[in-house]
Amino acid sequence: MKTVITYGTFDLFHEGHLNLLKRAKALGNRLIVGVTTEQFDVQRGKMNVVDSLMRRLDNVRNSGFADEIIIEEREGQKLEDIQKYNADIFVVGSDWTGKFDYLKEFCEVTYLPRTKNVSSSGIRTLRREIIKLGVVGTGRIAKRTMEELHFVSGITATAVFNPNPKSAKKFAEKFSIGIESSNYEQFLNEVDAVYIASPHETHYDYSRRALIAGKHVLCEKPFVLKETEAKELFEIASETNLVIMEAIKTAYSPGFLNLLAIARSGRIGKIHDIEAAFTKLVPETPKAREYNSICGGAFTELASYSLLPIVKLLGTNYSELSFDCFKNKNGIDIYSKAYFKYENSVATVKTGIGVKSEGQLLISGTNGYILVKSPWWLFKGFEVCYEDPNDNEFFSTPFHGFGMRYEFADFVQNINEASFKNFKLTKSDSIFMAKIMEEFLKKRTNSL
Ligand code: C2G
Repeated sequence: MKTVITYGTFDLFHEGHLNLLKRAKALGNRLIVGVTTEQFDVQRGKMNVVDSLMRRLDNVRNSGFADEIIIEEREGQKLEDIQKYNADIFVVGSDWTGKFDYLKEFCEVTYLPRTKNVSSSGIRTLRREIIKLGVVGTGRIAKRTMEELHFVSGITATAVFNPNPKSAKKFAEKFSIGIESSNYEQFLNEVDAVYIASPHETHYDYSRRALIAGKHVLCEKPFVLKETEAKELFEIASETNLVIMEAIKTAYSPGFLNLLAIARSGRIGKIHDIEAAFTKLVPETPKAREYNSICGGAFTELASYSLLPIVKLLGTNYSELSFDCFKNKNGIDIYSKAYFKYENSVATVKTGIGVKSEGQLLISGTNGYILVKSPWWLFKGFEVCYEDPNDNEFFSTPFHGFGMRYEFADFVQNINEASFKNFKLTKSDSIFMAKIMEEFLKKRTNSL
């Protein structure tokens, strides 16, 4: 008797799930399927689960492959279950390759090839289409996003685009993506939505062509580098009833939203100063993207994060804006600061790719201040501090994985629910950021 065990959320039950259960069952005589509870999914950072646990259990039962169904409700349960049920083989899809090798001490571990390009056709139980996502770009951020995507229910990467066919092919193989393309129009025909993680200077063109082809767009920061381009893209999207969002992962993270609520609640009194820094030393090599184009440099690379608390808490009506920056021999800034003056407050942005500083966020008010320690943008927690340090309060907040899952969860909800209010990073926020980028690049070229 060979017992096989596998686990999953099995949300929006689709052919990928069916194939996995079918192949798992074929590896033994008895298949046990663990279905995750809502709470466990929240805890492990699985976003956007639509179906209730009951519906997901029914869908697994209706598949006919499970001999026994259990629920998975906590970290570490897999190991207990393998021993409790005397399982011989643990099975999971290849998107988890390596993540469960620790179980090899207790049973065989098999990673089965993930089903490519799942669609809802043929699965009558499906309540919602699985969004087919096209990934534009195959660099570090795109790779990290692929790790994050299977934590977001309702969307799956079915195509990857890179002008260099070899890069597209390599990425598709690594992440079991069905379609690789170096022809953008053909790529767009294969997907419902695109995630643009290509070099800054390509964002406007790729976003525009995607919108015109009727595809939703999630574009990495900096979205675009001209105010007029940002306005135009949002205009096209609203005319064609499409979603367009800028991907600044911090904006969608639970911790940042928690901080905004507390800062706005008056807890630290009236806010008079916001200082946000983000530096990341990048060696100046011929391949380094950060130095290598007219859009490169510290400010375009990193200021989007630091502009976030400023635009969210102080708004877009600054009265003065000035910059300081240090440039390398090619005129690319290695260290830049922006100074904002508002009616009742000031704000500073500090960015560096050739200079290192403390990457913290400090919001100063008449009653106290909020300090988010470095790396503040990965929002794992923050402290509200007062005159009497005994009154200080620390808030720890979840920030799972690389953090892209939060923006993708909002992207999926925006696409599926027209009524969904995207308040976390709005059209005016992104247009403001594009405007500041444009101001900076003008100043950097002229005199800075
Ligand atoms: N799967 C697949 N092909 C797809 C989608 C999913 O083979 N296109 C597999 C997954 O690899 C997993 C199973 O189907 O083995 C269930 O997928 P999910 O419901 O997304 O579950 P997941 O979040 O991957 O959780 O503790 C839970 C497990 O770690 C798996």
